[in-house]
Amino acid sequence: MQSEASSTGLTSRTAWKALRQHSAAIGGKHLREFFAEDPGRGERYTLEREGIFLDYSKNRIDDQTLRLLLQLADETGLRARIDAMFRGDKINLTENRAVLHVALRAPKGQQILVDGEDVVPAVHAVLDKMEGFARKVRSGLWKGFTGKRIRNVVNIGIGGSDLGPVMAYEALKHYSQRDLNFRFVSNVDSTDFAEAVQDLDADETLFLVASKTFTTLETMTNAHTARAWALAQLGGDERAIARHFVAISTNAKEVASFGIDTENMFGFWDWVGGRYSMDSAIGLSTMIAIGPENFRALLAGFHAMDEHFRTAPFAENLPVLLGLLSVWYAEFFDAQTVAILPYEQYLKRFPAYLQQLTMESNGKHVTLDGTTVDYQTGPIYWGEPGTNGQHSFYQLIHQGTRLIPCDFIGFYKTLNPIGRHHDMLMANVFAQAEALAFGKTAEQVRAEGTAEWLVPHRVFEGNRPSNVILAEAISPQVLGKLVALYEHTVFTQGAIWNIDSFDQWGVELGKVLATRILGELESASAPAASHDSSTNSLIARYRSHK
Ligand code: G6Q
Repeated sequence: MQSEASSTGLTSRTAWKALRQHSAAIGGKHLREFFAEDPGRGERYTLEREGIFLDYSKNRIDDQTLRLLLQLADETGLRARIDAMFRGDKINLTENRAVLHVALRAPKGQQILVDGEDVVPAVHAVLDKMEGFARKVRSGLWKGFTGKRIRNVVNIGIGGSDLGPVMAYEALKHYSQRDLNFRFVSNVDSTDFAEAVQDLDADETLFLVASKTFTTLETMTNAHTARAWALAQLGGDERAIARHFVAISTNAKEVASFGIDTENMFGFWDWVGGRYSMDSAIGLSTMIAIGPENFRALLAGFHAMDEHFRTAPFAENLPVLLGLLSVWYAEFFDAQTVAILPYEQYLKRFPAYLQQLTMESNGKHVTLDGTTVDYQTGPIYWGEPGTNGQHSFYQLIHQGTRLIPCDFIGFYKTLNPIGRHHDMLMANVFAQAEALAFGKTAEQVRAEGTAEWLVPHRVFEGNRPSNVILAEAISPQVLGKLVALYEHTVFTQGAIWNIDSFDQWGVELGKVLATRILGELESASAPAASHDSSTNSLIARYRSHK
């Protein structure tokens, strides 16, 4: 895989060179022209699979673009890479690990081998254990140390051990058991913990310490603070820990040394990357919130999209199309970012979740064999739920100087039907995508009787590309499909760019650097000035003011 992809650099590939020429030819062509030439475009450039509908007609592409992008997918060996992932090959080269989040949602009976061992039975054993525990907490059978039932569940974790659980809890709140409170503590800033527990009683509170490694500074600091907080309220008896703390980790040794009974540990495996772990035991808070049946429906949604990605021809493959389109804009239109715009309040944390998924995965500047790339890799993903964004940053997308491809995500039905709200919400999706694509010409502005000096200010150039993604309504199944859609979009991008989408050395660096400076902030005597002059004086200043 590695040699095949690196023997010819991406920019020397036939399809890449053809795409460069082709982009020069059609790059300036307006979406108005594309639509005028092909009245059926709005129906033709759509795809519906697994209940997810994609309208990609408002992209600056034609049939030749698609043909070349699909050729690029073939030339870069995307098919072989997909097969390698699903087979359990160690495609995370720099960490020598398999990448098998798809095994987390494989149905019982499917076989996926890692080092010759079928991992699917172990996945289901953990799911069953989670289910037993979740049922006890939800029913009140699981009691705190003083015999009270649990009312509050606090997930302590960061990065991949936080963003997925928070996003899923918010996305599926409608399905949650409302007499349980859920809180999420991630930041090492003590305010995060203090505010999360300020109105809670320890004897009704269960902490889920979610950390793959069980060594992450923020999580372990928060977990120890939580331990002290709980013990102070529960009379200092260490036996209380077993009733109020459970662990989600791959590191049984560290879990035991924290004082958590490993009976109350929910495991996963090194072939699950943090940002791909919300459907593993890391999703325990989700399962407690929405119940085991809904959690299994979430997994079924993931699996349906996995199967679609694995088997559908690329021309009819949702993640492949989305991935190829983002490669097209990143390289040939110099697009720096992608805006994720969910028109669904329950998805308010979805853009934040995708930030990690996309940018930690594809924020890489060397190929798998260590060669510095001579093309653009992962764009910046960002966004806010609609319609709020319209009253803030959409201005720049409409009339600024940068090209920002947008993904609009909407639903046919709302879970909270009240009056005309939902029609109004969806009218905004369609109106924004239309306005971005077609804009408003000077003639149209003049025809409205606008004074000549105002005309340039009121012209919308248009030609801003977007995708519109639609589904029935937000549900566990649909959320699983949406997350998997983006996971595999990221995979597609990474395969084209020939990078390791599954390591995160940039995160590891930060984990090491702060530890050294912490000692210097806390030492009784002034530390030696061992950094650059800026860092030295910032440390000195903090020491003298703290
Ligand atoms: C995700 C990253 C990172 C990780 C956190 C938490 O892919 O690896 O965000 O999830 O650093 O790590 P632990 O779960 O080990 O505490």
